[in-house]
Amino acid sequence: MIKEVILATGNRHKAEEIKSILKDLNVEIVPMTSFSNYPVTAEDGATLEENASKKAKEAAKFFKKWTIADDSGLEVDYLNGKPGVYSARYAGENCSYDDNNKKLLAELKNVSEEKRTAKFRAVIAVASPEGKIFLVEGKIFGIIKERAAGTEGFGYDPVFYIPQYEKTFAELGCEIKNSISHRAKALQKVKEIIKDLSNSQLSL
Ligand code: ITT
Repeated sequence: MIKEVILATGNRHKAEEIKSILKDLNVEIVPMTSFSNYPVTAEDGATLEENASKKAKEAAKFFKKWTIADDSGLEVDYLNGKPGVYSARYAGENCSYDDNNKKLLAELKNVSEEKRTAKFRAVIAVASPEGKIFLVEGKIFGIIKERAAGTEGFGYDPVFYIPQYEKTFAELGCEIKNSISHRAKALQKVKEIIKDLSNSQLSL
């Protein structure tokens, strides 16, 4: 049985979402930030897959426990997939979410609505204590609004508009976001992996 899984993220918003989405899994989700010491992985990969694998593997080896890590980003079609893997630091090192949203809206100034299509993509890596990796992905399509709207969520949520709901992620709130998001879709697959591992000989 897998009784606990380390959550390798330094982003408290992500950690909250992941814990909430995985709450029905019969496994304790332990944020690595609850320990006084944890590895800080250099996110120097060229893809979300590389970074997610690296974060999960380093923490799994450090704690000698099953670990999950999320690397995610916003891919805007008009910007040829940018900010993508650089979503966290689009406006520069140590920039705020607000700085990123302002830069994005400036890059899309005067771009018509039909050209403002985008997707959020989350890649989640599940790593064994020995460093074996399982990778899953989730996506959600939307449109970049001309102005930020809403106060919930984090990151690009105020500018990411879901036509089906006629609201941005930041207006929708966490309950709906966590039922339809890129992260929710990837984590449904994580649940299956963890259940299968728990039932198999691979598990601890
Ligand atoms: P960790 O690496 O420690 O997990 P991080 O914030 O550095 O935290 P990433 O490198 O995966 O995480 O960067 C993801 C960025 O993409 C994040 O900082 C946001 O700017 C954006 N992002 C990802 N998922 C998002 C979501 O659900 N809503 C809004 N923005 C999101």
